[in-house]
Amino acid sequence: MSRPDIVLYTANTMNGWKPLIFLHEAEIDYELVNVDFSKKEQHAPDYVKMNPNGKIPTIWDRSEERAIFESGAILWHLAEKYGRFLSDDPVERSETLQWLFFQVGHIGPIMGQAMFFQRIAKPNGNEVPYAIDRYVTESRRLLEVLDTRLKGRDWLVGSEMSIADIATYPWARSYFWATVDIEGLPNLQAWFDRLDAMPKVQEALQLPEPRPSAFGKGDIAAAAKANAARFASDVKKD
Ligand SMILES: N[C@@H](CCC(=O)N[C@@H](CS)C(=O)NCC(=O)O)C(=O)O
Repeated sequence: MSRPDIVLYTANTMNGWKPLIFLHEAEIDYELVNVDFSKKEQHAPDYVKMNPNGKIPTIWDRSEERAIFESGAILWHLAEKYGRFLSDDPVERSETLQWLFFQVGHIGPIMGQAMFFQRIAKPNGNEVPYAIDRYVTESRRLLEVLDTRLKGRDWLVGSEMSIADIATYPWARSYFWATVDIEGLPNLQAWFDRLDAMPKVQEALQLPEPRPSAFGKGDIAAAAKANAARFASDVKKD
């Protein structure tokens, strides 16, 4: 039996879910490797050969015998390889890449810092109110940009889901974990409802292990405690 082309190294995080959503929605066979942060597997020498930044996700494409890192580049690679979720029309294609880059350049880093300062730094003894305020406020502004873009549209670009939606959804949908208020953003909420109702997207969000707390469900206090402990060594205390 032939082995799948794609080996996906990932974890249950906002960046980690992106390739999972693509692969499940496109029904592509792949091999899943759960990268265990508590064992710092993302910094293991063999892993860093594939992903010099020591982060997840990474894919190894057996058909080309090469690794691809950075979630946006991974989605782009998968889109080209499988001819899914990226239009051939030059304008639509360009717009999809613009919204993909908007996610990787703005939404991910800013919401990621909102999460870091509240969910990791603060419970580990380094509370920085100015940073929390700045990143939460900026996250809300970015979600307003999405809400405006989604007015009168089902998807960020064109008439079908694209890699821009796939990249943006796990981050924006984790607004609870970043403590960003989404009141008064009806177009964003409608887009969430659309993606929340897609069984394969939801199947992907359960992998490699379910993490309901990211979406405001389950035992939040226990999840917050475990998450803070998982990344305690990343917090500088002076
Ligand atoms: N720009 C990177 C960011 C990747 C990233 O920050 N991954 C996080 C999880 S969402 C990670 O690996 N964290 C573990 C660590 O920092 O050691 C991408 O989009 O792939």
